[in-house]
Amino acid sequence: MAKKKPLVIVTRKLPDVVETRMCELFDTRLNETDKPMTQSELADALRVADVLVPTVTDRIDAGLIAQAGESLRLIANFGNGVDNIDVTAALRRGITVTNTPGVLTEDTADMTMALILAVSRRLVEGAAVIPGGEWEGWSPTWMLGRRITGKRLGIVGMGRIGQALARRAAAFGLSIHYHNRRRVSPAIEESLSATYWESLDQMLARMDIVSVNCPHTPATYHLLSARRLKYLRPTAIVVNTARGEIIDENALTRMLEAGEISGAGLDVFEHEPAVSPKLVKLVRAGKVTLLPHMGSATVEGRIDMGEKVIINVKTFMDGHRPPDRVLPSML
Ligand code: 8YV
Repeated sequence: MAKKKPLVIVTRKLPDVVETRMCELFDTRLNETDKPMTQSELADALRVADVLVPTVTDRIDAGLIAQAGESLRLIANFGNGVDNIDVTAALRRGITVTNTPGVLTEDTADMTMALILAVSRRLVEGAAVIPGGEWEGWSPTWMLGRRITGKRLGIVGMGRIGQALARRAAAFGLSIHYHNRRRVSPAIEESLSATYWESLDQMLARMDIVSVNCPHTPATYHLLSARRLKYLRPTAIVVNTARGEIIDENALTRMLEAGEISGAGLDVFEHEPAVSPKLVKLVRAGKVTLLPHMGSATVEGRIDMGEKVIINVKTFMDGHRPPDRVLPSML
């Protein structure tokens, strides 16, 4: 008799090819509407599923995990960051957690570079001029941005995405500086011509551009706190494609309003999808560029993420250790 296929519940709409393959391999329950599930719908799913495939928009906290049924053995996150899941609570209940690292590195680094350019060279403001019918012709002193070549970029978090950003930024003539929990190997430092700063405070005080590229964990919550943001120079810009919670968003907003820093490019927010009206107002003032969490949003990236999820589920269900298992020690 054929082995019973595991019940895999997917919380959001995934690319068609991914869903088709999942349906071939598993007893898969899809979310055709793509409407995010409520906490009570998630609890119902956890009660019956063998595997849950959530995304960043699902909060799988300890309370929810406590309601999981006996059959739930794997939470295979469709995403790299696992700050939406209480990994420790899951492991305590014998539930394995996996993620999708590596496949969104280049796309996220591209978007970070795009934000650095957008804020420095006023791309969003400029692109609105012609459709707005406001262009009266070239002027030597109009729409001036800031040159990025020769400036200093401080990368907070020199993991895969930080390093991919460093490679791009070096090609644009930026000098590379970084702060990381652990200093990277001399070989990596050398290949990126990157300068390590043990003190984040000291690095912030000397950078022209600061990019946040670390994961959101209890240790990085408000890493760029009100106190730390004060170290930034008035000409500095801040870019965040990691997680909103890493920056004290209210403090950042206040400093932008007061002209204590020059600009910001944000793809992520502290209370997504809510964005503070004060930040939105700063878009109109030409000080910030805001994107709706698009860092990894490419067709290729989403398919690759789906493939990673499938490999993790399949490997686990075949009785092996899934390649992208997440352990609390990694957080
Ligand atoms: C994903 C992300 O789109 O993978 C991550 O950590 O932040 C995003 O780029 C999202 O998490 C999908 O769940």
